Amino acid sequence: MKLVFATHNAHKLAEVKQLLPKQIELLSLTDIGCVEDIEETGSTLEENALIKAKYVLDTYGYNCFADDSGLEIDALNGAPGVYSARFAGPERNNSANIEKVWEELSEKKNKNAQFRTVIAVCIDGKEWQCEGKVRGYILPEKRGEQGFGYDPIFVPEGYTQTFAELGDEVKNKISHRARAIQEFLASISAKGAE
Ligand code: ITT
Repeated sequence: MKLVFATHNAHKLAEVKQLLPKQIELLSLTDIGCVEDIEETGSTLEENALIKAKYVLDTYGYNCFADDSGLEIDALNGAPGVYSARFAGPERNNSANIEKVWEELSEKKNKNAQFRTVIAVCIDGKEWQCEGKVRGYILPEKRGEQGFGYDPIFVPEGYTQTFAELGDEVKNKISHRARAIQEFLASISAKGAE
């Protein structure tokens, strides 16, 4: 089965490639000639994932799935959440986003957080969504060089190292995205879309 993964994020694409079985031929947005930014105008992860998947289906006609993910911090009532990429401003600056998390958490005792991924799927005229979460906590310093986004400051539950230290092998077993992809793979046959 040919499936487009609607992301411009190369790290996400690489993570997801490692998680999918060989019988799924994964196409990137570049592979289908989609170079434009897909505007994420929703106010929830669910809405944005669907916007991206529907855009690819409606504009290019491919079966497709898209994820929208975010860091949800307990003491900040779930922020930055759907605004994770632009937390410190529209320029999507990763270091500035992390600085802003530290600043907003500086007076808070509770450093617990979760990453959450929502996947929207559009296959053969059917539409559905899957979800994955990983709980953990925010570190007051960056550690590790791997991964992307908030990985250097997020320590997943049951570990002492950040996602950026643990690397893809561990991240791909326990991450929000890995869990959402597992649910997605199980759902493909359940929906009769194979
Ligand atoms: P696309 O919309 O093109 O897929 P994006 O980078 O905008 O790429 P998201 O909207 O899903 O991706 O994610 C928003 C931000 O959340 C992202 O820029 C990161 O800062 C953060 N994020 C998402 N998944 C993450 C992960 O696995 N590890 C660390 N940070 C992550």
